Amino acid sequence: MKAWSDFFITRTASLLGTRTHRSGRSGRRRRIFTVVGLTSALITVGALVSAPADASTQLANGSFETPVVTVGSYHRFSAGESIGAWTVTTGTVDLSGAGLWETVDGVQSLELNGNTPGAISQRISTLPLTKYKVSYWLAGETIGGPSVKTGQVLVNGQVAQNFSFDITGKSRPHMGYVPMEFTFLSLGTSATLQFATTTTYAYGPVIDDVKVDSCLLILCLS
Ligand SMILES: [Ca+2]
Repeated sequence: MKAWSDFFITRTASLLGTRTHRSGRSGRRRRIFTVVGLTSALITVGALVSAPADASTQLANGSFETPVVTVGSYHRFSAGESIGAWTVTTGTVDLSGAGLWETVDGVQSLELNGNTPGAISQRISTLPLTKYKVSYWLAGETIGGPSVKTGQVLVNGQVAQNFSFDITGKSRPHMGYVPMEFTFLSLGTSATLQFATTTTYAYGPVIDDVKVDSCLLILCLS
């Protein structure tokens, strides 16, 4: 009965167009080289298969599903408090519970205004001299003005993108999220990503499904 490893080596080598020989010294040498080659190939394939997951795990809790908030309600976080891997850096923000308003991913999203303008940040690992794409979905709290919610995304303290969202015609069940994205070049081994409202009062921009992907692994158009 053929051993599974022999079958695997023969079958995989066949798929790669490589012959294996089972008798004689040269045959054994060829087989060793084949195994080494296959190991390298499998490592390469494994790296390629796992690449998309790595690309999107630079940042944690981008969907704001942690911690779980009471259904139909919200939880207010103040400067210095954590929302999973995020830290509230200024003011207050509101994390919505399931059913409070429409979300893009999962059941929770984040309003950058609590009862005061707020901001959150998270430090992510990066490769030096590598471009990254930041993507997220943007809407606004619809039960109070101003109509146009504004804010900024900062990378290492520098404004990388200004954003605005008009809540006219929108409602909590129909938030009208729009996709947003920008790229930045990382110079070091980490970067600090910050989302900040520039809207006064208590009803501000809402964000969900924040992702950071390396442009070495995905197509970046900008
Ligand atoms: Ca979410």
